[in-house]
Amino acid sequence: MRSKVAIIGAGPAGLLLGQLLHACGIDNVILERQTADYVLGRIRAGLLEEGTVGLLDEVGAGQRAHREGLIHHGLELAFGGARHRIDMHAATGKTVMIYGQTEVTLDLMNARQQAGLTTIYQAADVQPHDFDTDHPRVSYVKDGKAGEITCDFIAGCDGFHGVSRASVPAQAIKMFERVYPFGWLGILSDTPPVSHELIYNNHERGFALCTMRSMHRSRYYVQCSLDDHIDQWPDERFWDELKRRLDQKAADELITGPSIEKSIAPLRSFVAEPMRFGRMFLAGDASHIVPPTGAKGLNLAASDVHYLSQALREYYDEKSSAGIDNYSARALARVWKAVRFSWWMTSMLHKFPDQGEFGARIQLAELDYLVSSKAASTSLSENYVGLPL
Ligand code: FAS
Ligand code: PHB
Repeated sequence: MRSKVAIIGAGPAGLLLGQLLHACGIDNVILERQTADYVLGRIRAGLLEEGTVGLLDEVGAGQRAHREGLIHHGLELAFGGARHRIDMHAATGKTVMIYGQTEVTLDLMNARQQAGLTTIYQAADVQPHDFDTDHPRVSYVKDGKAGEITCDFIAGCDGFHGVSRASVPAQAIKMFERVYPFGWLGILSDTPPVSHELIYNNHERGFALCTMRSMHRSRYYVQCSLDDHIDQWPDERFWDELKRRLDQKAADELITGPSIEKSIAPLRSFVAEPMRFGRMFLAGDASHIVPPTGAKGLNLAASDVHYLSQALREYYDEKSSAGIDNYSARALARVWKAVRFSWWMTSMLHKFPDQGEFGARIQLAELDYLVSSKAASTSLSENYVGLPL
């Protein structure tokens, strides 16, 4: 099989890239190792920046998000027993949208199917080859039969544990990493959210986040130990711990119910540089990971593929390599700012085992400064709603 671009991975990065390239008339094939249902079954991000929604609109996949997504103008920070609202819209003129990654992925899968584009699911042993030559190719096995895609370019959109980054020679790539000494235990429940906006809680027992997927489906997270196992967290224990970390009003108003999903995710900051290796590009989690505290992971995947699709359009339409030559530097400039912001939010809101009383006081001072300074809250707001693409 021949295609201009072979995309590895049918998560948000791969699917959005596929549609952006299609919109420019650049044919592409996606190779995904799982089934579509498996991809849709992963409960992950929930918050979209305006830029990400704009990209969904650009590829004609934003209609349902506009119908069902919740527009938020602000968020609350809770510490010392009180909640403080940050009016992000007043500070930036922008809003964020609550719309689950599962829904984004489904909308992009439907758009791809309507466009008649090829996605090879359950592709095993996917392997990029010869991306340091002008004739890259990707081999795979489907239903026990060997297959190959010859292409002009390979897009590695295969997430943190994918094959693309792993295929780059060690001397050609530099990795930066910080692993956090805790995880996030997340629960999904068909209960009304405790508040109409998100509440980020700094508490002496640990971080907690109140978010949602709709006004009838809530998503909550509590910081947990990396040694914890999901079996140690029956629903009752989760709700009790969440209540202990919330301010009194939220604890009193919290509506609990049976979990429909419960999982523990480790937290890390990770960046691989560069994001281009000859005719293979990395995008999304294949290249970088952020702790979800800043709600940046999915949104960074979107900005990466926005830049990559522009670069490839320039290559084919204007016969210019300027865009692909600059892709890595352009994407990393935005990635590192989001990595910094996610690290900063995580450092301010979580209980670190070695922080001591001094560290706890510094966190509270930073939070107190944030909610009492226009400049500080504006800085948080412009990063949270998303820096310009
Ligand atoms: P993805 O990992 O989503 O997709 C990669 C795809 O490539 C997958 O479908 C995978 O099956 C496929 N693949 C992997 N190896 C392959 C191979 N060898 N061959 C073919 N296909 C292969 N972000 C937030 O903003 N907020 C959150 O709350 C949040 N929560 C998260 C919770 C968890 C448990 C995880 C893991 C991530 C979370 N994230 C969150 C980040 C997440 O949303 C990612 O940023 C987002 O999925 C990035 O999308 P992709 O880059 O497409 O990577
Ligand atoms: C979510 O809704 O899953 C979510 C929202 C904001 C975050 C992290 C997760 O910072």
